[in-house]
Amino acid sequence: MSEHDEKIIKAKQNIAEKGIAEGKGTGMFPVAKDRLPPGQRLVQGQWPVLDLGLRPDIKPEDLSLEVSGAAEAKSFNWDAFMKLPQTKQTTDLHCVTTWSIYDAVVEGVLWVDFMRHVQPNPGVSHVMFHAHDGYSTNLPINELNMPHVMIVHSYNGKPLTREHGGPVRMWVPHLYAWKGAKWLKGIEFMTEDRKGFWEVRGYHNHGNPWKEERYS
Ligand SMILES: Nc1nc2c(c(=O)[nH]1)N[C@H]1C(S)=C(S)[C@@H](COP(=O)(O)O)O[C@H]1N2
Ligand SMILES: [Mo]
Repeated sequence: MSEHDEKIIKAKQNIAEKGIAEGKGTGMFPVAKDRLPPGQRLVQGQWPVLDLGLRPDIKPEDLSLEVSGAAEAKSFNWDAFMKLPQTKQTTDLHCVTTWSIYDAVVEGVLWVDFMRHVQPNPGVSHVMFHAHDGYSTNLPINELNMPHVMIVHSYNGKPLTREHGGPVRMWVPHLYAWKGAKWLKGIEFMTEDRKGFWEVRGYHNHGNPWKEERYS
């Protein structure tokens, strides 16, 4: 048996025992039994584009990331955002329309690092992410406090393109891709849940791809 096989076996045992494994892919997600969630197909060599078709043209120098709602109001311009601790990670991404990509290398600020620089009020339970095209999506705080949730500005070593939501977008790879707002404009802390753009239109409120939480 090769060293590689042993690694895979160890990772799988880890998943079986603890529900968590080391390394990238499957291992990152506590809920993952298989790397490709049910009903998904892997696309290789490309990253499909999906949005409302508006694709706002935001220059980094125009970035003004607003923290609002049940938190101390705050704004991050490009320089302030880039001064936050930067992390590069490799994750997969799964879209509810059934495409998945593997090994996306994204770089930006971990949610947990970002949270060291904002002050939410007591009782905050959810966050609404607002985008420059009018899009929004809601997430519970506990789904954000995970090590692979990030505000990203680069993909595969290059600045995030306009079509993929540059200069900065949310990256929530353990949930369906609609939970990651492109052209991120605002982060609104909330003390109760409220539905975002697709969630009010029948998409599942939670969106776990391994449970196929596609539509509600
Ligand atoms: N601002 C904004 N963010 C968005 C969307 C959108 O329409 N506007 N679409 C979502 C959906 S449904 C998906 S599948 C992913 C697609 O991201 P991609 O185009 O970079 O693949 O972006 C999500 N984030
Ligand atoms: Mo989507």
